[in-house]
Amino acid sequence: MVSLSHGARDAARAGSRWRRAGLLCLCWLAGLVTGLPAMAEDGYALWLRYVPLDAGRQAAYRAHATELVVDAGTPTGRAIRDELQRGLHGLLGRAPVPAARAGRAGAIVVGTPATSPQLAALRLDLSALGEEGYLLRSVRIDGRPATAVAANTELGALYGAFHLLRLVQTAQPLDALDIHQAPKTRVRVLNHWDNLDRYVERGYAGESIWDWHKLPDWTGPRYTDYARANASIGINGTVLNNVNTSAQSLTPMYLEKAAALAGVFRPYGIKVYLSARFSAPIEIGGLETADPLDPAVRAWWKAKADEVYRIIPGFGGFLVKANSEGQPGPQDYGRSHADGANMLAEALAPHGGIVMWRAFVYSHEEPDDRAKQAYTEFVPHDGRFAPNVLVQVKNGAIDFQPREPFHPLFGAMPETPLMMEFQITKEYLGFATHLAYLAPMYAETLRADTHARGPGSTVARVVDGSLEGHQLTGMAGVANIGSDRNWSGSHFDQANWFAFGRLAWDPYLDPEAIAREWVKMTFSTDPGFVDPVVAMMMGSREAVVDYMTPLGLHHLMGRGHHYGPAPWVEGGPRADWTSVYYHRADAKGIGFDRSASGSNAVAQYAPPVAAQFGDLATVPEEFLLWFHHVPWDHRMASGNTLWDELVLRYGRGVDYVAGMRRTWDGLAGKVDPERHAQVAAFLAIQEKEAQWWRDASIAYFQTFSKRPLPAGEPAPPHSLAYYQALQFPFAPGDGK
Ligand code: GCW
Repeated sequence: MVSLSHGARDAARAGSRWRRAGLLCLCWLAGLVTGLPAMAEDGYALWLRYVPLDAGRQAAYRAHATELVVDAGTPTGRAIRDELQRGLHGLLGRAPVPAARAGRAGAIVVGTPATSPQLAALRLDLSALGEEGYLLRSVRIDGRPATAVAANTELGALYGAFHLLRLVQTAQPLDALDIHQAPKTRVRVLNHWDNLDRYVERGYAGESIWDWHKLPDWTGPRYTDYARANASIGINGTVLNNVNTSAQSLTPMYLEKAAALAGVFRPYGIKVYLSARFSAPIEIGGLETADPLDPAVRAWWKAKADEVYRIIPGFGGFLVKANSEGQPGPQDYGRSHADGANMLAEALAPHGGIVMWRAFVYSHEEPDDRAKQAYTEFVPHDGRFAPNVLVQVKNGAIDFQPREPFHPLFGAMPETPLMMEFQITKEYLGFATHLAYLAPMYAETLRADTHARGPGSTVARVVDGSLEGHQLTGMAGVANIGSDRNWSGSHFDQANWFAFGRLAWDPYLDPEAIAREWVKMTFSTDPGFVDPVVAMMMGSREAVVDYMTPLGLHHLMGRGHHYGPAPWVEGGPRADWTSVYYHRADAKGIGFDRSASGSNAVAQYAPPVAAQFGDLATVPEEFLLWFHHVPWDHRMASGNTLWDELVLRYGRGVDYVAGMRRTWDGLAGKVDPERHAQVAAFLAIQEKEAQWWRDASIAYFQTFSKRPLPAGEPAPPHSLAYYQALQFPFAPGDGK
């Protein structure tokens, strides 16, 4: 190591200070010349960058943003005013003039008929907008053109204001607006798997943004920015703490801290929820049992709910992981999930709160296929849950794999509102360094047809309540947010947060359109940038499927931390935490037989779906090895044998990543150097790791197939033993 004397080190530091100062000056000058922001692009601003448009566009939009009329007498009204001022000032170089009434052509009038006499006079039909919807309309006020952003509530108006900004950010015309929007689900929440010591389970973006130690006294600006970002995409709730939770979160000290956050979020329409530990009555209540049918336990929860609402007005409710992966629950007392959920529901009901009861349950004492267990446990209780309970179901029956068929619970519990749980953090899709745009994965599940009530009974229709006429509906996303400057651990992971919010608002949106919006808002509206980047994003999740778990393989990652390939994992505390349990490779073939000849998990789907998945001749190839144990020489649609196809798919995934690198390298001049450099570096990591997944997986599976690689496919550069020996004791995000 080179050692510097103190004097030399100081001189070096001073030198680098000057260099830095020079660089800053240069950036500032460059900013003046190019109109680009002089600030370093570190990703903090997310999709709310509000950087100046080109002069031509600015002039056109300014004509629609001369005055801003909004009643800023309430916190939400102030949020609307501040966001529009800030956004339009940034984008157009000039903020609209605040006015009490629209008096000039080009005014923007925002509010409700109750807050704005001018909006009331327009007699707009707001009847279909509900409490959160809005209308954006080009109108005339006193004969002058204006833009109305009207809603039944201030929150609706706030959402409308963000929509208006989005139109400007994505270069849409404002001349003839007539946009009606209302969310299709009611509860649109992030689930933070954040512990009280700021460790984030499956978090790859640094420590938790909740600085519990400094709360409630210090609520830094980041919390407001969090609320702005979420409100801008329609998210209206946040569960602050991990589902693997400590009962401490429900003590008065921590409730006060949560209340401080709730106070920051309230103007933005974001309710605070907490994960509740089922055994809290024992741990912090001093009771001897947490039996949901015990009167003392019920009384304890009632009193706790009263206390929570006293401390956190407008609290949303509880999220519960019970009798799953070692968490306590009603089954510890011989009671059912419905008994447990209903006890909490009863305590929350007088306050208008809800329970989100997770269906992610499986038990190692149960020898049945893990994919079947949630259905087996929950379906018998359909119709037994209290009206303020949502059962929260992961998109697939195993666990957030790169690809899973839709969860068989969707469509199978008509009497119970089921909410969707997607994972935004990429526990199984390469952590923060792999570029994988997840909206196509979310949409694939939402568009899947359960056939519960005949063709067209899509998962989206289960989730939005339209299939069975449920009013209480929702979608949860396991957050990918941490204290990293760019929030999500990588620039492109911001897109997954954005897309989740947009799809929770409207599960029918097109993933490509969402990507297009996000790219324009986050990077640039230059079509020479937008088109290739959107194209690259759209195929990125399929590439992960290819290089990690093609053709329906699943759960083959490193034990515990879930980093990297480890299809050889076997033994240990439970079979369903091993890889061999899932791939079942042997001399004959590979895959989990879930057809009638195997675990018969297919029978949990409606008959047409069961028939399709259960038959080797009709199962979609992407689910082939999910549902069938297939001979190595099975003929695939391509004409290849299964073994050859498997190897080629791995390679296809690696090639896609190489292609993304080339695309991105070619865009260097079209994006700021800071973000370009980080994305480029991460793509290089992704390519290296994709190659590793391919090589390790092929080396391992070839010991079963005993077949040569297809012509031209390179042999893995290392022995299987080499890959098996790799250890990652400090990989981030592991469960604790
Ligand atoms: O995906 C798995 C994770 C666990 C997680 C669990 C769950 C919070 O590996 O870390 O625990 O699912 O969803 O409860």
